[in-house]
Amino acid sequence: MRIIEGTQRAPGFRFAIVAARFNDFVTERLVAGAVDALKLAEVAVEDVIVLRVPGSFELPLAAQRAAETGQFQAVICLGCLIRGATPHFDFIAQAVSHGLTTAAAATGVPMAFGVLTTNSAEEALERAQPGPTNKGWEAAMAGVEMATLVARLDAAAKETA
Ligand code: DLZ
Repeated sequence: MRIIEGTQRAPGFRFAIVAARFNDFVTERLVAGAVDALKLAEVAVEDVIVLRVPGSFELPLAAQRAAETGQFQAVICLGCLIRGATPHFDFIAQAVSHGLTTAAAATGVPMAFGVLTTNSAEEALERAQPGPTNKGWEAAMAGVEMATLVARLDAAAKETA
């Protein structure tokens, strides 16, 4: 039996971070967490691009376009949805999760889901503290693992071809 896994280190890999500006008091902390994680994973700062979009609803299109450039081995998607008095939260949450799944499948480029869906600003801020519990950090590490997994899978497929 052969096991192929990704790693927690990705020197030489390139990543796009797509971040929503809506609720930027949280999303900027998610971006900082993601950048910290990528640095720990030995990704060079010049190999990271940050794209900002108006809100989480815009994440799938920007993520797909970034993936289609062929320049990035994974796209890390960051947003913050805070439940309000209207059904907006549910519509946007569904659209984003479905949109990112579809974009990843369409492009073959891993897309990490770092979109918070919380009941309050306090809950969101709790998940955006510096360090490994930061959801931007977690999404970045998932992106690193998936990018390296895909690279190893491609290399293994070439070996057996
Ligand atoms: C409109 C809206 C609302 C009500 N709430 C949020 C939110 O909590 N988080 C977020 O990222 N974006 C929100 N937006 C903005 C939408 O994502 C989108 O940017 C607008 O509907 C314009 O397409």
